[in-house]
Amino acid sequence: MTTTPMGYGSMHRKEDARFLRGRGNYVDDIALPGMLHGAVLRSPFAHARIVSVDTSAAEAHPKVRAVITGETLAGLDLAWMPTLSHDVQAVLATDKVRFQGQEVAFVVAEDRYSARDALELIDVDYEALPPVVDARRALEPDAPVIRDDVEGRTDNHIFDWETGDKQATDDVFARADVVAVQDMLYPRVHPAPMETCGAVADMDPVTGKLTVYTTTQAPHAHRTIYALVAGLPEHKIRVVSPDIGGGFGNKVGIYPGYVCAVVGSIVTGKPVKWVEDRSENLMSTSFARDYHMRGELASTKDGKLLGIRVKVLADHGAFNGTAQPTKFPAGFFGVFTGSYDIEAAHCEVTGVYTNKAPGGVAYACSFRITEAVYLVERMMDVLAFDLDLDPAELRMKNLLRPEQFPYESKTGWEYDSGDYPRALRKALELVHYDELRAEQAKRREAGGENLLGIGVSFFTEAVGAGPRKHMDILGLGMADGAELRVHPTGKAVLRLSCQTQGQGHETTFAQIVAEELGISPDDIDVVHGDTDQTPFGLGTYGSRSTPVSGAATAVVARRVRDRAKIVASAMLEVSPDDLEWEKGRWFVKGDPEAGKSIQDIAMAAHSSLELPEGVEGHLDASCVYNPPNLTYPFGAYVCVVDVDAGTGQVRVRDFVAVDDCGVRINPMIVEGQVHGGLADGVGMALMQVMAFDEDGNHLGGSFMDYLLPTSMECPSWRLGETVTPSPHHPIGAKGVGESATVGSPAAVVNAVLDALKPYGVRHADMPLTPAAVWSALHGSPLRT
Ligand code: PCD
Repeated sequence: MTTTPMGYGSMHRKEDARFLRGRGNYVDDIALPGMLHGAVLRSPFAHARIVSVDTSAAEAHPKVRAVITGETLAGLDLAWMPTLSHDVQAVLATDKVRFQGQEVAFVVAEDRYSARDALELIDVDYEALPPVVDARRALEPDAPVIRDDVEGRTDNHIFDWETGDKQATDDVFARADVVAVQDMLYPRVHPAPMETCGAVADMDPVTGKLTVYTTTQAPHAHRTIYALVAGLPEHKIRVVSPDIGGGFGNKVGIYPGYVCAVVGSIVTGKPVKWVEDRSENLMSTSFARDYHMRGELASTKDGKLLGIRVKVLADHGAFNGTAQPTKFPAGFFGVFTGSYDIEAAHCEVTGVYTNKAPGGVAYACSFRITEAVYLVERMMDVLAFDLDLDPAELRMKNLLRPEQFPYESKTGWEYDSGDYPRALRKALELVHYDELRAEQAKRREAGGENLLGIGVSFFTEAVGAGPRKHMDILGLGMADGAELRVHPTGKAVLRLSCQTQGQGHETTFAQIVAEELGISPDDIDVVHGDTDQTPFGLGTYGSRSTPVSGAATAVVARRVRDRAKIVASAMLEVSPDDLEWEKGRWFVKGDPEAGKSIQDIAMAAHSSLELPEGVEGHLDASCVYNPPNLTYPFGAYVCVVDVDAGTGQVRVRDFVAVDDCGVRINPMIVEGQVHGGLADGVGMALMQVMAFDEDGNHLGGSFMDYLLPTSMECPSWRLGETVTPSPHHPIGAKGVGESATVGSPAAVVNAVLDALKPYGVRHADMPLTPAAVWSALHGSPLRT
């Protein structure tokens, strides 16, 4: 890794140079002349009517410049804003508060301490209402109606959605030898990025130009939404997303704080900074999951799968703010048939409002695919339990076979490529599966409280949203732009619409250009995160950057190469057809000595060299890439745990992850991505839940209660890989950023339940804390 590869290969991140020296530039590092500071007043109630808001004492605070309430915003027609799911969300509450931590007022002051102090001077008179905390309760006919802001609404029901073939599924269930049924909850969790959300809004009263520096994973989409919501001309809005300290889906949507900062700047004529604290982030920004699921698998008695049937109750919180393409109210949950060859499938999803924070963001998850993978992988283990089959064997028997690709799933998704059995075999070999089973048998025989569990999971993801004909977000199609400029000396600048949050785009996207053109990645700057500097595109989430912007980058580099060919033909005085490409140069076929490097060609393209009729000169090119399909990365994971039956304590002893994301641009970065996701999985499986009490009080508002996994809870990950290129992606790459978060929770949970199998425990919900494991052990009627 000492030399920079001229293309793909492991290299250190170019961005490390600034991060390691503490020279990153995050939103909170931005300080503009005359900048003021905002703070949000939040509701202590989960559900209450607002009787009155008295801001007079706060306004009298000597350092306060403005106090903005729902009423102020209503006057500007900004009290409500659209959500990513075609609902509306209160920016500042006017009528009621609908979750604890909801935004009620915004104070702008000369410093952030005064802004916070002044919050305490605002007097809000609330009339408490009974909250709805439980998703099932939300559907009861006498449940309090949360969204009475919508005229004529009499219940908390949001949507019903179904996919698959109900009749065909019922038919296979009717003739199945075995039907395994299990209820399970994927608990409400939170992306909890290291950096919380924030914005600095700067409205220039002279030019009328609004600049918003903000923590966004989708700068262009945010600009368009600001234009549509605030009625500001789009070319007068600049959204800058500087360095981002982790996104994980948390920074996809627009939060009330951003809008308040913008309004604060318009009202005061000064730049306004708002940065939330950790509790605000955990309590009010986009949560993830909260899916109550019932899974059913139909199979023959020897374990050949026939069908899968699923019912989901989806808790969307107080406003339907789920991030997903318009046509998919349950995101990509439709991929719940997983990696298996199945005859029929059907699922129904019902969405409800509750008095909890809105969002439903795809935390390291391509639009609800994590829930889908967890469901089917847990169900496979439940079926293995019922049939007393080995869970790895059961999977091997039912995995899609390589010759079935491209494979159309029973719910209409076209899996692009895969060799699943190879990946599973590799994982089993790496972990020494047979030896582990032998060790387990011995331990079980010996008795004692130190239990060994081995958990397998196999996942297929659908990432790279998405083909314009199938998907949009708020009417915006999901194609991405890329622009490549090559300077006369052969150094280049690549401009992208996606936005890195730590994934290393400044390195990997330079590597794509390097691979295509033979220019060193060190000579290629990647510009992103500034709408004034980059082409339009929908941003970074759902592991879409490599599948969409990565493809755009390869295409644009190839366009540059084609232009270079014409220039080279003029330089060498041969026909372009007589030229051949090798990395970094065009040369004359049959005469490799007669060639021109891309750097020479770049200079010539800007020189007085005479070019053929109609050739403009320069090498710059641009492209908009509309992906023909999603990419379908997959993987086989095996987790090994020791469970102390006396205390319920789980220790992850080993974890093997075999990932296939097609061609790897930077294997070291891919491994880092997988490591992070595996840690996420341990967190969700063993530690995390956003809990609420019956009054709707949030019980996880700090990292003392909402636990993040550390190196203490994680083993030393062992990774393997297979490479099955995506046939439709220009460089054969698939996304990988979320794979491990999607695939790992089921492996950990399956491992813990495998350890508990002799006690007759068939299922227990995440998080499998010591208390949860202990009560699963002791609650089981089959305990021996
Ligand atoms: N790659 C390579 N190769 C391949 C693939 C990939 O190399 N084959 C690499 C790339 O280039 C980049 C990375 O890797 O760099 C990643 O990628 P992707 O998969 O494409 O993805 P993106 O789009 O870029 O990103 C996104 C993701 C997500 S989605 C999430 S969650 C997370 C992940 O990413 N986040 C984060 N990871 C991460 N990391 C970090 N550091 N940080 C962060 O924040 Mo969502 O939807 O949002 O929920």
